[in-house]
Amino acid sequence: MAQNGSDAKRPKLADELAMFDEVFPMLMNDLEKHGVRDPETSGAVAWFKRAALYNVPHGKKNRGISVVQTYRHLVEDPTEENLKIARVLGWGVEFLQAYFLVADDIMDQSITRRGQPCWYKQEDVSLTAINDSFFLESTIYQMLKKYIREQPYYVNVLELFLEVNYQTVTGQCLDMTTALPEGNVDFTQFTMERYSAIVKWKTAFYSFYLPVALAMHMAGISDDDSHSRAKNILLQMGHFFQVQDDYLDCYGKPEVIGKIGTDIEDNKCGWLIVKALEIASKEQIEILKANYARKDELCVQKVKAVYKELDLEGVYRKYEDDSYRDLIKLINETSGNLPKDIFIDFAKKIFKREK
Ligand code: DMA
Ligand code: MG
Ligand code: MG
Ligand code: MG
Repeated sequence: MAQNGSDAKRPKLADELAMFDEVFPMLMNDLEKHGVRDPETSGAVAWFKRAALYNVPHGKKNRGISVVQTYRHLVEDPTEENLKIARVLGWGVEFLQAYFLVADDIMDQSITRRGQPCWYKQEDVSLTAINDSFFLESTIYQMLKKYIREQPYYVNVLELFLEVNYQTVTGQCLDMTTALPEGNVDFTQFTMERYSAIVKWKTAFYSFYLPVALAMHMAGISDDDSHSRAKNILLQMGHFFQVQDDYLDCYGKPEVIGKIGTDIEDNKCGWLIVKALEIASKEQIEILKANYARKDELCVQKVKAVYKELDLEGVYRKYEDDSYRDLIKLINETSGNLPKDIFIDFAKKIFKREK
């Protein structure tokens, strides 16, 4: 089954990214055709184009690129035509991500994203951003229809996007409902178990399983055993990735991560607070209770001071090293017939990341 594309023929990441970026204007062009077909909608189409240009192409594109890189690991000598399809599917993941981020920033009341004001923060956008988020989602299905309708894997890919969409919406619901409104602190809900559930559903499926699973379907690998092996590894990677995201929310530099952290103010059940609650003294927990979930810089500083007393940065560093080791072990033991490099490449992209 799975063949291993040879290393020598594989482009460098920068070149892969450049080829990936080259596909985006074609997708914008497709969008414009809607305005030509139905001229009375041209105002909406122009608006959507602006929303897409603002929200889709400026991220790290790890997820999108991973579709292409996984495909190369699975297929020897891929045709240009199939590489183009892999890139379109990669952009599908990037549109999905943009759609969730536009909504997530409204829900989390964030200020910046990818180094610019969040889309809903643009003065003439505001809550129109909700509809723009739906637009970004609908674009995925337009792209699939246009580029892969004739392919044998069309239904698998369609169902996968729909399933992952449902999973992510579920995760966002767990995330939001575990975070009570401002000033209401109930730490009894903030367990590692609840945390694991939130991050599995809100992040791991769409960020890690989806890109790899898309490439697998394209390569004709659609059996349950291969998919459950891949999923098991990728969900563990996704958990680790969201722990990093939570760590960076507090300790990342906004000019590097492109966003300003809001987890403490937003009463989020994030990794840092869950860890803190595991190791803090009674007195420290009282300070956390009095200051968590308040949109007040002084309160945020008091929470961070307790984190510092607990050396959460050190706890995190150890966790990062341990989980990387565990992940490599899991890859080595459970990949089955799938090329291990699919997972190792993905893991290397995120380990020790600073943004
Ligand atoms: C984001 O979780 C999850 C989705 C589905 C967008 P988050 O709110 O921690 O992400 P960020 O830190 O990027 O706002
Ligand atoms: Mg957020
Ligand atoms: Mg969020
Ligand atoms: Mg975050």
